[in-house]
Amino acid sequence: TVLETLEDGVLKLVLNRPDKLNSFNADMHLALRAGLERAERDREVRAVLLTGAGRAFCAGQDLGDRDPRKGGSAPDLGATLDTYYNPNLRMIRGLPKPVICAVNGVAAGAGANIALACDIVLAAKSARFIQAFSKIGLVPDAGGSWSLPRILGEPRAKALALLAEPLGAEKAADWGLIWKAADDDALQDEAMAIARKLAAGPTVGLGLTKQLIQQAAENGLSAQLDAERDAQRQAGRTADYREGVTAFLEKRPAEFKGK
Ligand code: LHQ
Repeated sequence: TVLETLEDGVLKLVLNRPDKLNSFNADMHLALRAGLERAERDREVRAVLLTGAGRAFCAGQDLGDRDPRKGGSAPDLGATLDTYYNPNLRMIRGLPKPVICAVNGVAAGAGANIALACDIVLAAKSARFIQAFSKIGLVPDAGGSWSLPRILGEPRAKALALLAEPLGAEKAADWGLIWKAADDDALQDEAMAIARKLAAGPTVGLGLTKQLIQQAAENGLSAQLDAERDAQRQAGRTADYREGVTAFLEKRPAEFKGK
């Protein structure tokens, strides 16, 4: 349910249930988690590229799995979040390597918010983001209630979440919700080029940069200055820092090793 390939330091993870618009079932959650765990563990992996197979990126939860007409006791969706969604969200945010997302088509519900948790998000111009939750009586999850107001402010976050209207990729880029909208047929190449560039970068410094920027959401200036000091101390001890400065002084491109 998730295709995994490693190329030039980029671990490409493709959500692969195209006939269900790559909606999440338990299998796909666990396969995504396995991919993210590999990304964390495997030193060869220096960036992750997440995308979807077929015409959608991800339609959120597989609602076919949730048919209330099939009876049974009232479901505990909180347990679904604890067991399946939230560990993957935390892994994407916590991974000390860049995660690029190529939103190849519609991203709805949790599918939209998983994309928005990634570090650099590109979307095909034809792709749409839909906070579909309110259509079925639910609330934004997979981090959406946290990321949307932070990125967009309350007025736009509330309108998207309450109205569940589709937001096109170009408007999403104009609003700063994603990095950029790409022509449909150029999306995968552009996303891969960014992922390759990051995978050839100073991985430790890039990971620390990601973490610092995320910490800023919780820190005041003084705490953030301390965090920068600690991160810079660590970055300054890497071989890649030595190589970066040496290459600059020797007027040649740096060859980073990721350590
Ligand atoms: C689907 C789905 C889908 C199954 C399309 N499931 N089959 C967390 C915790 C626990 C529980 C609940 O949820 C959550 C978080 C969530 O993610 S809640 C939000 C769940 N997602 C949605 O509500 C989105 C539902 N889908 C749609 O609104 C539309 O399908 C979108 C806007 C994504 C795409 O629309 P279209 O391009 O018009 O495609 P379509 O609707 O014709 O769908 C194509 C097929 O995919 C169709 O099956 P069929 O057999 O008729 O070809 C759909 O039934 C199936 N599909 N989404 N989530």
